[in-house]
Amino acid sequence: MSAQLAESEPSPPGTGANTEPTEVSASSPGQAPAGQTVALPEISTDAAEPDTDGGRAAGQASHDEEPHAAFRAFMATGWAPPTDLSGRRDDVAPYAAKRRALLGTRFPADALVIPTGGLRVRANDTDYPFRPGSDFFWLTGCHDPDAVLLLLPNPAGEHDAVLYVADRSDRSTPAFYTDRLGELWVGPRPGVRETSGTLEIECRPLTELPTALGRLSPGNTRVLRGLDAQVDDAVLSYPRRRGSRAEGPSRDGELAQALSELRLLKDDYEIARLEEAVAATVRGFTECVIEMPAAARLPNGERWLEGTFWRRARVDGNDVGYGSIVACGHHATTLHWWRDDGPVRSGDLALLDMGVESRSLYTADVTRTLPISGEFTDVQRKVYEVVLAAQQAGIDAVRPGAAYLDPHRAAMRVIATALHDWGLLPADVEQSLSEDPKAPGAGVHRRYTLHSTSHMLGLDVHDCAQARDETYRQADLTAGMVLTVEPGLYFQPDDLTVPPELRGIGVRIEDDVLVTADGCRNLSTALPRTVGDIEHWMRQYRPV
Ligand SMILES: [Mn+2]
Repeated sequence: MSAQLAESEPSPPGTGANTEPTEVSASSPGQAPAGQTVALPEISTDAAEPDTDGGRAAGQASHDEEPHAAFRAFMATGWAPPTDLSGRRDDVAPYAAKRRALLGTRFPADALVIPTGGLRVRANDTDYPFRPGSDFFWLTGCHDPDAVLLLLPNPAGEHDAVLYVADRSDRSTPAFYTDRLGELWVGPRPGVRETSGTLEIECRPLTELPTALGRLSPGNTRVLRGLDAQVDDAVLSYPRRRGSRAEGPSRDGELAQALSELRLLKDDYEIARLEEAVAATVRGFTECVIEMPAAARLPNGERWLEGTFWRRARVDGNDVGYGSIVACGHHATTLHWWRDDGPVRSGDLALLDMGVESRSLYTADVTRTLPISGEFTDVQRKVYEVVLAAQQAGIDAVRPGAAYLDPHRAAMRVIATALHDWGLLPADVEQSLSEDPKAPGAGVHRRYTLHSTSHMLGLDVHDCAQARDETYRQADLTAGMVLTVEPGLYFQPDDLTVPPELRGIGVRIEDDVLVTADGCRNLSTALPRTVGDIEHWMRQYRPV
């Protein structure tokens, strides 16, 4: 991915200082359209000082040609005015303003600093694709790396929001060509003025951020730490006041906690984005069903299904919300089977745990366990029906005022009962379900279920992770929460406590459920879930 001179756009006549030539192309020889004037000034390589700040880190080797001063001067001329990137207001703007106001009420006297984070190195000079920090994005809707939101207390007892973003590096600045993020290399991108217009926040250039951070007093500032090392260094963390509780999070930790807790309740905008993510996810699952015969012809067909789903995620959304788990046969008993490199064999089950992240960065999180042949065997169906009954009991327990753990308890009762009926539990059902870890036999069913049944879902697949237990795990469900219900049964291939015919079978069923005013709504109900519906659906897309 070394920088190369891309084809430049011919500039329209009559613009810029130069009138001669009217058409400029700095592309490599042979790329200028026939009949077009290409005029390059004489560049003497020994007269011009080599430029050393071509946008790369000091000491970094590069095989790109260094631009010389004369060439830089040439590159700076002959361009039409920068593309106008001002767009219409982003739909998220009024929602983000409300969220900022809500956060402000938690810390009325404090300045709040919320960075999004920057690019991270994947290897050498290649980076992972950038994805904004979830808290920052929730408060702004801004997609740009390195941006930082400041909420500054004002005399009215509210906060003024100022968003620091990298300004444009269009053809009005040498950076368009010399910086690796210049628009010549990466294409036009919004800057201060454009972002301010679409997101309806006062924006300032990122170059002013150090001064702004320098003005903050640590005793009245809270920083969302761990995302941006430069921001973390610029504002020292301030110790807890003397005499305050020694336990609990730091002052900065309280900011992270408040953000997680505010994000527990989804607004209408967020629910609509989650529905989009789920709709795209349903399309991706259907395409995996269509592609199963092709996958079955490969030695590592799981990868083919992973790629099939990823293509849908990229077309309809931003990306997958988390690494897809494509686990066929006994791989389904490995909870975090991310290698996705096994075969797809007729007669086995395929456990697919996948979610599209929408363009607005909300992610679905759905699991289906499908018979690769299109039909469950008797023993597969027997396990599947138990997990399905457990999941339905869990979904039925989702309503406002119920405990967050009630769906889990309902699902585990079904699972433990079935395991006991099959003679697998070295304890009775009530003993196994005991929540006292010291009670004899407590939790023995967990050998075969391994994980808990739910987590919150939103911008993060495991959403609101910094929320206190008393607002999340030990709290009651409230309308506006979105959680998964995803029990499973996993019989390891080498587990001698289970009969041979069960060994290597893993089943999980996962849906995304919104708590409503009077109960719940399964957002992913469009994806078939019962044995009959799955077999019918697979027949539809897999004609014999
Ligand atoms: Mn999940």
